[in-house]
Amino acid sequence: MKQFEANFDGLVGPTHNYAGLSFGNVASFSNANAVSNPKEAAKQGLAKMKALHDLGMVQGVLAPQERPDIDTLKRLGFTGSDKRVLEQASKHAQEVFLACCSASSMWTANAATVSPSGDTADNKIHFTPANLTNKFHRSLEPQVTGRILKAVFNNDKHFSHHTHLPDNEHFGDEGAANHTRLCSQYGETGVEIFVYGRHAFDTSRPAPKKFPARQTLEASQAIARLHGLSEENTVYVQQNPDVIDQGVFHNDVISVGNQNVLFYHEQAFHQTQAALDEIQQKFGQEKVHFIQVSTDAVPVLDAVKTYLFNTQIITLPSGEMAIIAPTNCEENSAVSSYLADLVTQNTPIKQVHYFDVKQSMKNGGGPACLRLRVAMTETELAAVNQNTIMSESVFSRLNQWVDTHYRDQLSIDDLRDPSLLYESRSALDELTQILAIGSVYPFQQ
Ligand code: SUG
Repeated sequence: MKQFEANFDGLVGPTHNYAGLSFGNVASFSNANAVSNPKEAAKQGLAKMKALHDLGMVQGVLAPQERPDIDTLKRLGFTGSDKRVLEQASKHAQEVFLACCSASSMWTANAATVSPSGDTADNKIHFTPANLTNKFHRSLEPQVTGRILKAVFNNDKHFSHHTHLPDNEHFGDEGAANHTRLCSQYGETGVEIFVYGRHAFDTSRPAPKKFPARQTLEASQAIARLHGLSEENTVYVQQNPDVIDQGVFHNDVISVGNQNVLFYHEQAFHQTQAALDEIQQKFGQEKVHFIQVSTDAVPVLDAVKTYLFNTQIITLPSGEMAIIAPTNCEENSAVSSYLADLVTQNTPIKQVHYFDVKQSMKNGGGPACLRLRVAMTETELAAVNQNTIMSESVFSRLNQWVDTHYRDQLSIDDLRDPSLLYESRSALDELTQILAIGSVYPFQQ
């Protein structure tokens, strides 16, 4: 039986913008109010998806959310027509308004945590949408995310969907960005590694001082329980609080794993050796390739600037691994020479492919943020909504759709324009038909 890892990338929405909403995420903060290009952003994302498809990978597409989020603005007391809600909110509560306009659902690494069937007690693939409680703009995502995931993985025999964790900072959960999985074969039992930023209930434990730790240990443990993971195959590792304070707001900004490879910065974890020992012990006989990058080779600030670890490590059909990196890595001489050297070393990683995803990078989202990984078998893939799987025709259909509906320039002031809301709704309405995901948006209900 064929088994592989599929990547489901988030399609960039028609109101992609830079609002500086993510305290602790350096790129988001420093690009606040920059003019965005939604059309280019969506096309950069589609080009990456198509390139992975062309490399022989299984590639899926997840729909973005509707923004501005009129429903939330109404819930917060703005009344009247949609036009009036936009006017009043942007005039009287600019910060709240901008949060309700965020592009952030495009980073599907934060959409959910996924455990493949090889790891779960009932042998189904389990999905729990992330509650994203740490940032108001992101906390608006989990309900619609849940509907989209159910429409894509729409088969009770193979897929199990949970409700997001309680919406409270004690259970702050950022999804797959703080979760990685090592395994020999994708369809077999692997080791699920949950990386958390702080302990919610025991505040005497180490925690960052400057920037927030978005993920708690208690949230990670709850996900492992919900997904029916066994203790022998689960490892909890604390992220180094000092790197969170240097702008590493998710673990996938400082470490990434694939099959028998864990690629990480020397400063990524708190109590690194104990974590690596436990991972190796639970992985079994076969040796894990622990690829550690030293601070001398790449300082943490360069890792944050270039997103060296927000790369995707993928296994190609040939069995060789490739790194999918943002062009920002290529443009930094220390990082590009590190990568050029890495592929000559004795590790499974043999190729580097660079992609321009700068429209996403400006908000702190690299190649790995843009994708949700789902390890699966051929039978499970056959149970997925096939309209969401990348192909020549899906690629050209989605490019046409972007050309028809997306603007190539968007400033923060444009977000209060009611015609943008209507444009965006008609685009999303058509998208739900292209992907055959039904009425997932509040405006369709
Ligand atoms: O949650 N940026 C996102 C970036 C998420 C990156 N994801 C991973 N590392 N997996 C965030 O900080 C910025 C939105 C703005 O400022 O307009 C934002 O939400």
